[in-house]
Amino acid sequence: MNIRELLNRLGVPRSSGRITARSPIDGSVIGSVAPTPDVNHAVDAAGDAFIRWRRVPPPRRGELVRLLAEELRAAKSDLGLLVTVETGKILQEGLGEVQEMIDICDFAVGLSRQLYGLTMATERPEHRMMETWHPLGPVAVVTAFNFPVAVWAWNAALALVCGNPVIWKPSDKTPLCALAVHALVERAAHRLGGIPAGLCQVVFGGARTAVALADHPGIALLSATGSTAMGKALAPRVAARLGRSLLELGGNNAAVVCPSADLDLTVRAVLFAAVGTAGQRCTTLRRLIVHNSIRADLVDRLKTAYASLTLGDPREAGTLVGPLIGRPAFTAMQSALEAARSAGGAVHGGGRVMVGNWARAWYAAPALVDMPGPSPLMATETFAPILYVTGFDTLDEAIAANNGVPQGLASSIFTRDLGEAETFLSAWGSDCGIANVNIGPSGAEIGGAFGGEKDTGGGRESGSDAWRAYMRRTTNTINFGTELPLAQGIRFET
Ligand code: UN1
Repeated sequence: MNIRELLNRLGVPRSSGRITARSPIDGSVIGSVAPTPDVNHAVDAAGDAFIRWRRVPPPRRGELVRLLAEELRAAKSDLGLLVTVETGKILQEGLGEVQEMIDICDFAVGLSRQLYGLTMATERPEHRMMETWHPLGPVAVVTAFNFPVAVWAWNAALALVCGNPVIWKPSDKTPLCALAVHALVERAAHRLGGIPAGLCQVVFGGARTAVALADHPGIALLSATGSTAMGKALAPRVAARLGRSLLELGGNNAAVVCPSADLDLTVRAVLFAAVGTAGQRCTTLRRLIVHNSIRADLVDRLKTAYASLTLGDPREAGTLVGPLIGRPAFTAMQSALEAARSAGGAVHGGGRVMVGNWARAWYAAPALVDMPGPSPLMATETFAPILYVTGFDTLDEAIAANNGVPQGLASSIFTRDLGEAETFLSAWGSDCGIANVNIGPSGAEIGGAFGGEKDTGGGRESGSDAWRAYMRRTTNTINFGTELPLAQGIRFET
């Protein structure tokens, strides 16, 4: 495949620099970009753009996002392929990621005619009280390699209709996807006309660039997706200047499988959630908590299902598992499996494959690890396809296991019992931001608020009322009478 032709079709200009993009499919270099020397220029330009953009009526801002959705529709197959080439996720998932961008754009266009505030009853006669949502200011969006385009879109589509400029710092591993998306944004902006320069920008660089954005007082909101360690490094810096952050950090997602579960459906759901994206989603299923009465049966079925997985070139139809992003991911996976063996776990799969085809690429067979009991090693998120299986006898025990990790992103229960399902969803059930019944923890639609608690960072992005994080709220009290009654009945008269 000629990558340059693909990039040309997507309107990505030639570039070169210290940040090298490699395709995890075969380990080859597919391009490079230069790091942004400092972010001040970008933040200043975003500040200027904000002055103009906040005065544009929201539905007009929505028009830019609507045109972006059109560009994305037209470029879907090319951009989806680029996502596959740069991240190694299978083409179905690369295309799915672009669809997720289109969906959030459509959502944001509708939102651009809403952005509702409440009107509240006031205690004073001839007064009215209401709230108004206003644009917040420049938003910095730091994204990870595994969703190199969709996570930007969740943030940018909302931020733009809310009236904010966006500065994007993509992962150093996926700069070409960022350039391709930026080219589509520029095309949409050109078609609409009158868009302030600096409204949408991309900056490149590693942790130093992210830190510079976190520290900059011109960034009103830092939205960061990535590891918990990254979030813990950036959030205190934003907090130190009383800025806002929106964190989407690690997950360590579990599924509880109850005796009444439909095991055929469960196996299919587990497979997509545990081995999809080669285990490199923040929502990947990492822990399977199975009722002891069905555990042996389910593990057998899963072993059979794992054995039938097609691993290989993610561009080929039929492949379900592509490569890991690189060697460090493979090494981390092997260390976790070694620790699991030492803890008495029975490890099925997990070895390196395809090495004969591509010596510089890192393909791993997904691993199923039958654990003798809960182990501290299961408290860590290893960004690779490892599924630990443990047993339970009572639902309370299963919920405690689901919640007994530092992270709190996504969770599922498989059951046909209404009481079990509702208990899992209740206040004393799963403590995660996402709790599902009879579907796996990954693959959320954009319409819901996406995010999680505890070490996952507490942020909510995408649907529902997540837009509010990108706006500031003003409470307005209006006196349309001639008297000046004070709240709380206070008398203050000469
Ligand atoms: C991520 O891995 O950072 O729910 C996001 C999902 C996707 C998003 C994952 N819609 O799995």
